[in-house]
Amino acid sequence: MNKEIVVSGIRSTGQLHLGNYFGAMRNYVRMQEAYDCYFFVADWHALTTHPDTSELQNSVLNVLAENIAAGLDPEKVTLYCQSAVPEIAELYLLLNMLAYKGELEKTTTFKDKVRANPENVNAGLLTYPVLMTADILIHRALYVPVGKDQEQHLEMARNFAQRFNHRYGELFPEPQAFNFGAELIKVPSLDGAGKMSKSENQNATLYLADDDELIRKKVMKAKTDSGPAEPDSEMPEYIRNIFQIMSLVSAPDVVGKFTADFNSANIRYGDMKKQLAEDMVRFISPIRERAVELRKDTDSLKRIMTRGAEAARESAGRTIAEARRLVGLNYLQ
Ligand code: AQP
Repeated sequence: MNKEIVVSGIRSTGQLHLGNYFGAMRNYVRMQEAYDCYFFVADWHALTTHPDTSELQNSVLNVLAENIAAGLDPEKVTLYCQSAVPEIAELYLLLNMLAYKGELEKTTTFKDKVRANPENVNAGLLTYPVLMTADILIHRALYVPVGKDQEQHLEMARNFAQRFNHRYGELFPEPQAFNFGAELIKVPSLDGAGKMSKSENQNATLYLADDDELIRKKVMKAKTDSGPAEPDSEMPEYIRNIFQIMSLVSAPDVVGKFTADFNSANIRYGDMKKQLAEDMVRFISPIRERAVELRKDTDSLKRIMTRGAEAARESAGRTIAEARRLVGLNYLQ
């Protein structure tokens, strides 16, 4: 029986962090046996916000090394770089005719990025959800393991797929965001403001490349207060965030103990952060060490991407041939 198809990508815009891991990479690893997986480094997407390309190649190789270090097996999944599959760009062009300026301007991530960087509101940024749709539909994928920030983009991808099918003929499934049936994840930053991110909140984001001392320092600086004044107080959001992060890396009985301490108005945040820092070091350091080793062998990483691009182009070539035929662009056949 054919396996169901899965696609997901990570932008090469810096070092990967805990949010990328729990929002996306952990599911890549969990899905690699049972699904037909295409995972890519989104270097074209990186250009929408990072026009300086001096670090791009290094960043692409880091993303690849850190994904393999986190447990992805290049023998089981197709790993490639987005720009090595030009069929994606052709599908993006076709889909752009089905995407309207008004809906693109209303996208939350677009509005956030415009606010953050008003002097670089380029057309690539506006059409980001269209390129993301092309990334997914080029392999006719059904599932897309992503974090919560991508939910709206997936809804748009389903709309664009439907519009194509309706106008030109049935070709694309409607892709779903995937987290094994659970809510999509958003890993908050340690300062209580926004999410962990490659390019923003860097002092409050835990990176998979952070050394043990830096991890401890960042965790100990996480925003807390003097604790609840009375039992069963409501938990402020920045404290809830620390509990959420703790639940990702600490044992359930540890989280349970500190939850009970909070509920009895008897919590010592210093102790909680020390425990979290040690559990975090235990979680991140093996991934970091494996990634450092893998990153030394640039040739192997490039070979993995070359092989991946060949397999991705085979699948993409089949889809784009069908898309051309349905749109009516196959004059010479
Ligand atoms: N904080 C997060 N919590 C859960 N999931 C997250 N993801 C990102 N941040 C979190 C998920 O990681 C995957 C790859 O993200 P991306 O590279 O496409 O870029 P992004 O969403 O824009 O993430 P960053 O890390 O914040 O990058 P920059 O700073 O460059 O914008 C996606 O599945 C995403 O949901």
